[in-house]
Amino acid sequence: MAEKLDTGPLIEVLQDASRVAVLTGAGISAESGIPTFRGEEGLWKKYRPEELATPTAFSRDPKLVWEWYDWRRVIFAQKEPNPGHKVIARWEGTFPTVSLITQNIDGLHQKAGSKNIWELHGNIWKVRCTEEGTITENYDTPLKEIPPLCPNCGALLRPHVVWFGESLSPTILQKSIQLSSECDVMFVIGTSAVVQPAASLPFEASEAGAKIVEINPDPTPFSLYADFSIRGKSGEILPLIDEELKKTSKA
Ligand code: BJW
Repeated sequence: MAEKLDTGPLIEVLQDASRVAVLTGAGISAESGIPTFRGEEGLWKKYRPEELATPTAFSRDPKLVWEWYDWRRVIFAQKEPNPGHKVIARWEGTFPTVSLITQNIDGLHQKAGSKNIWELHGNIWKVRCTEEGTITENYDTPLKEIPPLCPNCGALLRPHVVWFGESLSPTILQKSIQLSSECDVMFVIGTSAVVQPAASLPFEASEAGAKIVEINPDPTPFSLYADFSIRGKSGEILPLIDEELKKTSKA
């Protein structure tokens, strides 16, 4: 599929683009070996979100929830950015503005070199005190104690991620809405586009006049509305687009 892609019309759009927004989901990290949530191989086939990714689950059994996050942290720590992450990072030097809005918590965009990142669902390498609300980085794999406790006050620490039923950071959400409504082009990459409010950002962009480019091996509820719906793996499609861009004035 990837090698037959006709990127001509998309490249024309990208040549004129000044503000590019990129919305990513778990699919961008799939080729790095990190499981997605939905689909045949997805985490939610083996684990129940309500037992692991809700505040109620954490109150009921913080040890169980932390064991799951510890397991994922150990996996994530061994993974490296793939060509998809790298192209997005490189584009910060290609387009005047590239804003990366990610639902991912794995930190691979940062590892690839992206700087202008808005993490909608938090970051697995940060922990938050359930009493004081203080957020600190923690890269221990495995964790030294489960559940981990706040070194300052002894209260439970929790993963600094957004669970179902929790509000996203208002600052990050507002900024993401603004970036979506002000961009010329939005790439929507590797997301099933079903989890709100992230799933509404491409609609914000589209309604404000941006061209939307979806990259995903499978169709999503957003595919019908995308200006370019490219079926394929982002680790293959993004380098192809980048190669075509390099042949134009956008180096
Ligand atoms: C590839 C690929 C390759 C594979 N290349 N692509 C009813 C209606 C509407 C909304 C709600 C509702 N009931 C409840 C809600 C709200 C809820 C929600 O949206 N639920 C829906 C599921 C219905 N949202 C929330 O609760 C949010 N908070 C909120 O809205 O607050 C206000 C409120 C509360 C309560 C009620 C109403 C309002 C918070 C959402 C937090 C999501 N948290 C998680 C876990 C984060 C921490 C962790 O990782 O442990 O975030 S859930 C999980 O889903 C994770 C992801 O970021 C998120 C999105 O998943 P994503 O990234 O799209 O991954 P997948 O697996 O779904 O898709 C992968 C895609 O990649 C697929 O399409 C593949 O085809 C593709 N792919 N290989 C490119 N190589």
